[in-house]
Amino acid sequence: MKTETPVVKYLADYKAPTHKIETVDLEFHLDDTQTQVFSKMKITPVNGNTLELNGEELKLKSVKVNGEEFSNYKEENEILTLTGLPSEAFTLEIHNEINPKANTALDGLYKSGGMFCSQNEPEGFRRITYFIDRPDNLSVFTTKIIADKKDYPFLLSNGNLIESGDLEDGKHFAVWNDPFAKPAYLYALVAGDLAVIEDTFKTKSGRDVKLQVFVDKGNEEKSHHAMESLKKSMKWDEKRFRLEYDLDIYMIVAVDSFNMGAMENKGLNIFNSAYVLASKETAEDRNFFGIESVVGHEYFHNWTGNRVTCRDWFQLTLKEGLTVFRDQEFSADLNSRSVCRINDVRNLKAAQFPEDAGPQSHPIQPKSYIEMNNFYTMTIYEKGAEVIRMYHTLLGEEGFQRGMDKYFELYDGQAVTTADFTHAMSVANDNYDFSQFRRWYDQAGTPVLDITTKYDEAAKEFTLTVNQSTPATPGQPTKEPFHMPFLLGLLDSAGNDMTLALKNRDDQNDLDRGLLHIKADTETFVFANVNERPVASLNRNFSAPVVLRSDLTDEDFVFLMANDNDDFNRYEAGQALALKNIHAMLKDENHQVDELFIKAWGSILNDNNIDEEFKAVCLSLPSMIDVAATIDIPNYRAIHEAKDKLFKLLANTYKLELASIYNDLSTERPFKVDAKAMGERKLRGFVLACLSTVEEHKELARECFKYATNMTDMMNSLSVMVNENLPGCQESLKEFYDKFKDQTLVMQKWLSVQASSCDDTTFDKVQELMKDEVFDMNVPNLVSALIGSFARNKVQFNHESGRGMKFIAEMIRKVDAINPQSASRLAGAFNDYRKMPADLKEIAKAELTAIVESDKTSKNVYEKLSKTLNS
Ligand code: B3K
Ligand code: ZN
Repeated sequence: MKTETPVVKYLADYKAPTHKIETVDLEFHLDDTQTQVFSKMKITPVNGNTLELNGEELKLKSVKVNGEEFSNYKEENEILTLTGLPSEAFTLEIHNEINPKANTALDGLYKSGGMFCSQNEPEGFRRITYFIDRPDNLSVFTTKIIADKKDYPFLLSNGNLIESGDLEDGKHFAVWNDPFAKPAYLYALVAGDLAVIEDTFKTKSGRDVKLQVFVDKGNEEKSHHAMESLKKSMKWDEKRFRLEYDLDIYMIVAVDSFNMGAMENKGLNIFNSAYVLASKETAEDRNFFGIESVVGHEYFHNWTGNRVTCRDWFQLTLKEGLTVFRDQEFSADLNSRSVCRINDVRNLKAAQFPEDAGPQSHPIQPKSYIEMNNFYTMTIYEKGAEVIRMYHTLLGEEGFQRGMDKYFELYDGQAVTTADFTHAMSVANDNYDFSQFRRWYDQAGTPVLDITTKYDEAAKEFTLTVNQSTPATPGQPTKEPFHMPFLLGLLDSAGNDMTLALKNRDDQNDLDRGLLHIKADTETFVFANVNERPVASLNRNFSAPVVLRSDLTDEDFVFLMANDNDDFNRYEAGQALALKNIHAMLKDENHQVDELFIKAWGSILNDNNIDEEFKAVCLSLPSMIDVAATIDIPNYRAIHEAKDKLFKLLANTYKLELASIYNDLSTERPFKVDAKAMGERKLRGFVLACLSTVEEHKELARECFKYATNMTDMMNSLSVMVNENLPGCQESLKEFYDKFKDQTLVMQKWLSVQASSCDDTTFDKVQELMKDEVFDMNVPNLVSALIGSFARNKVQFNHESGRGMKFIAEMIRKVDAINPQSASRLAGAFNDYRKMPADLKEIAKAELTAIVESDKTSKNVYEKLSKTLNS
């Protein structure tokens, strides 16, 4: 039984720190198991003479105050309390020891392969040395690293290298100083025997910045895309946000064992190697895209996160929502804006909407947490970015950029709150009233808009009635209405946008851009001078992140698919129609798929004016999660089968057209990583998946695999073969393994594709794969690729026998003993608990209760699963 319930931290309890650490000089004597850390801090008291320092898993060796031994301290519950300290500025020296090799949690200083590296956000620094480890304590860091020269020729930390040299016994040292005061979560240290590629960037004010990407030896050729992405990011931020880089050097280091994508440490980003390394033979287009976007994201943090940081961790979305918005805009400016928006919304609906509808639901600014690492969520990041996007929609690009300038003018060098961000946006825009808008920060749950329309032919009036409601979420039974920007168009029968004029309202000023403000529970908008019944294009560009239910007819959706001037809504109309059909098929297995939908799908397929990537996304069916979202107790196997049936029907209906598109796209062309080339490969992969369900094309995937010259084609064909169990599947898997078994990033794809198959053989396959030498339970990427893919495999996780969820529960226990963050991610598989059928729910309940009650369970897993059980 769990003896102690973990402590809950509340936003309402925020108190400013009692002391400020002005500067800290660190000295590391690196050793696998006994690294010595010497820290000398200049401290200014702010309030009182008792100082509490955070410290976890540290061996304390000595404490000195103003150069004298000091013994007035006690260590309890991971806090070192020092009492009777001077009331004037003083120096505090601490010597402690850590064991990086034993640090399998990958939090603090640890070893990845032969390299030392660090991860300190949010609270990892306290696992390196005793410190005021909170984001509102900003200090200037100087670091001396001492290590063996042969094993660790590169010694890196934040800022500028100010000294280096050789020492006795084959050791050497380096001293780094970062002139920018920063919180400890942005501190980084790396030591290793690495390869490096270099470049330079000239900033708009003419300074030369040295750029370095460090990778394992032999991977240099795979790091050029990351370097190019970095230069593009620097240029884009100067152009679009007027923001220039501030140090003389920018370093990126790739490591294989990392808990997430990457980390924005000042001047020394540390990246999961999956977001650095890419070549056409080993990376898919989505990896190339992902690298560009994550390199951009971490670079953009230099201003939104590092120069202006968070007062406390409840403000996380201040830096993450804003930086995701910035990276989304970066991707949209460099690639296809429409496709980027569609993919961002697809991602939001597939992962954030379910989070907001389940046991982990929380506002973008949470009110409490047990383990902060559990709050790096889709809600804080992606919904947070949607909230920033709404400011942008309300104020327009110019107004938004004025707000950004004001934000930096007011808060550069400070640790601030989301309210400060809102303040900057407001004062830069004639004191824009965001008071109701602020509810987006406090209320959880996805709002639902129910919309009814009415056309009065005689009066030439079109009436739109919008009803908003937000479902209850844990701890928030009732909700107040949100202020949301709602973009709309009214289409005439020729498909043109009508001029909008509101009859009953005075808020017409945004109508020229089709913007309505929804504020009350029920809003009625009456449009005048509407000469024919219009088709309404609602919530264009997904301007409000909501679930939309309307009385639009199937004919309206077909019309919008073909004619809407908003690309997002052309896509969305297709999804709405497909969803209707899948729901009907689930209700009645003899349901005849609507001819209208089949025809509309075919028109998109045959439309030569649509670019390839947009075509591929428009033709894709809604995800299983989209379908499940509106069902109380979803049967995933039935959803899978219905989707499959619809997909086969469409593919068979258009097999001739599909084959001709496939042939056109199969002609030899040079490999490029641009939007056009990636779009063509995406459409070719989609068409291959369609054709592979047609009897006479069952051999096509194997053929495509055999002749593939890039990883995108290879994975497209391999996943089709695995999912459809097509001829050549086993040989292909074996050939793939033999070719790439020494490349862990590629093996992650191989593991993932097999663990994601809905087929009932997958369970045994996964057990077998866990014994393969390419798998390692200590590496989060591998855990996610194999066990995580199985946990996300809805059909197999929810297998009627309960074996899927029992296995995942066992894995949560095992992984938790190694790496609580990795385990906590797996625990997300049970978020559907409330929506499980009774027999599976019983099984889940027994498993989860045992984990929650165990003394061995980390607070990460405890927090997630106790919320799950209470839902
Ligand atoms: N800020 C880091 C995430 C840290 C996660 C800690 N569990 C990466 C990012 O969002 O850019
Ligand atoms: Zn971030």
